[in-house]
Amino acid sequence: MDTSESDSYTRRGLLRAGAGAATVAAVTTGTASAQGEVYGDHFSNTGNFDGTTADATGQDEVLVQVGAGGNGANQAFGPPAVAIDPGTTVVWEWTGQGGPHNVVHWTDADPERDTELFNSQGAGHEGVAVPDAGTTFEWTFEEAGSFYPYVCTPHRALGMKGAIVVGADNAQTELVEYALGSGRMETAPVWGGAFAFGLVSIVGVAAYRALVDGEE
Ligand SMILES: [Cu+2]
Repeated sequence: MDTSESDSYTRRGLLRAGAGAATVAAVTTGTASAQGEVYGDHFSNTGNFDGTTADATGQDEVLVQVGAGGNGANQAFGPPAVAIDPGTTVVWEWTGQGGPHNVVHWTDADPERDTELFNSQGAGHEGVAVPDAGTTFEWTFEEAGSFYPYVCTPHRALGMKGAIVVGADNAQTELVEYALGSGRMETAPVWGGAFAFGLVSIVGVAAYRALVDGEE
């Protein structure tokens, strides 16, 4: 805050309540703006993107949910932004919620690639978005790059978007613990917003530590 703004708040004196409301509005605007500035504005309308990137480096196979909670009714990828190592296979698994979905590399938002690399509607998916729980699509990301943006084309306007960041150094946000693990969805929780995400993260870390401790 610059000096002139501080002075004006001081002069308002008894209008402190009004100044407080102005501060809240400024903070809210700042958060939305910060989310829009990373990953080339790809997540500008993605309600379940909280401005963090899940760190799933160190794993051969990483799960992303298709039809996770968010953007209305289960029209989200969970987690939306995931960092992996080169050579990792990302497995998208449909939850069965939110209608027909697909996974399409979105070159319009890709700063490095003009050619579509992955599309779940290719061979095996018969050219349509599908709703069925347990449907999977996978892609192995061999080359490090800034990020690979993708969308669900039927729900892109609602914010159903994701990004795979290859190489943790390329994350454009704070990295947070990846909570889903490398197992398939039978054992993974359904993503349901920031509170559930935080809870799952804590439980996931505890479970992981217990596992590691048990192996030593
Ligand atoms: Cu969708």
